[in-house]
Amino acid sequence: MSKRNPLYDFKWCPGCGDFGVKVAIEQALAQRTAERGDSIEKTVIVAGIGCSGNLVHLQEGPQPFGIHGIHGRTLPVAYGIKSGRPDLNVLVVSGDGDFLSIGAEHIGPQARRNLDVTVVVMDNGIYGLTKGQASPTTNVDVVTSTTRYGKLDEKMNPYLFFLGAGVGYLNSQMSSRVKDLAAAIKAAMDYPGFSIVHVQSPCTTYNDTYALLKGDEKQGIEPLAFPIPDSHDAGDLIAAVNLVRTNRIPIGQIYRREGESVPGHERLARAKVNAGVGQASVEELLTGMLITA
Ligand SMILES: Cc1ncc(C[n+]2csc(CCOP(=O)(O)OP(=O)(O)O)c2C)c(N)n1
Ligand code: SF4
Ligand SMILES: [Mg+2]
Repeated sequence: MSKRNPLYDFKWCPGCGDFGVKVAIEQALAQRTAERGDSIEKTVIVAGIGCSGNLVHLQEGPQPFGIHGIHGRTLPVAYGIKSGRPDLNVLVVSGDGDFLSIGAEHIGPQARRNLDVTVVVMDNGIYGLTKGQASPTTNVDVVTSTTRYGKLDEKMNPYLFFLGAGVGYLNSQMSSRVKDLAAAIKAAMDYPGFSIVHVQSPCTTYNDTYALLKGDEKQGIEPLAFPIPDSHDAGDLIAAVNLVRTNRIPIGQIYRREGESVPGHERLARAKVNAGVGQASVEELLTGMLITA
């Protein structure tokens, strides 16, 4: 429960990875606003429905605006905000169910549009809020309330999915490495276009993957996560694809496409105005308010 919002009685379970993500976002926002001389009210956090989405109510310190909207629809809400107010800094927080299951259809269109927002995906490989159903990133064979004999279908590879959809900036992090995570979120917000920070953020109640991710010598478990080597060229899409195409979890900056400072939809609107399409202004085209005779 946040001191600023005492009526909203929600608590994460002890050890939930989302605590680390919350602190990292607070640090990244503090650094970004200080650097730009912006006020915190120029930031809007758009949250989906899930334990992860509750982050919007739990932010401590200077408060950004927040929208706790509809399950799976963070990107349409972010697109609406950014179209009406391109000057705002829009940060989406989403769960693996919210973003990669019901919300997956929105990723391709916004990546192609190069919508200038940052998405922080809190991937715990489970539907946490609704008490432990399998999600697209639940490992195969895992027993959940919807997979009583173990999950039968293959785990989705979100990194390959994002790269295939044309996402321009992709970083992979762990919720327990708060300093690195804050730096990754800040770098993603500074990127001029659609950026994703995909965070392994374990659910200690329904799918505790800490040992799998970090390894456990006593149990003979090799760590799934590994640091991306310095030799990796994040500007090379093929190198990025090769890095993520196994089922291990690379940690660090996977991909960064350079050279795009203007989101695609804004570029199109400006081009139309320059070409004299109707009598529209850029703002009319961006907000879809153009009325053609
Ligand atoms: C349209 C709609 N469908 C389903 C739900 C029920 N629901 C709420 S949260 C959730 C899944 C949450 O999982 P995830 O996005 O991974 O978030 P987590 O709780 O794990 O952080 C579901 C299915 C809903 N609220 N709205
Ligand atoms: S159910 Fe899982 S994801 Fe939700 S608060 Fe508890 S540990 Fe975190
Ligand atoms: Mg989840």
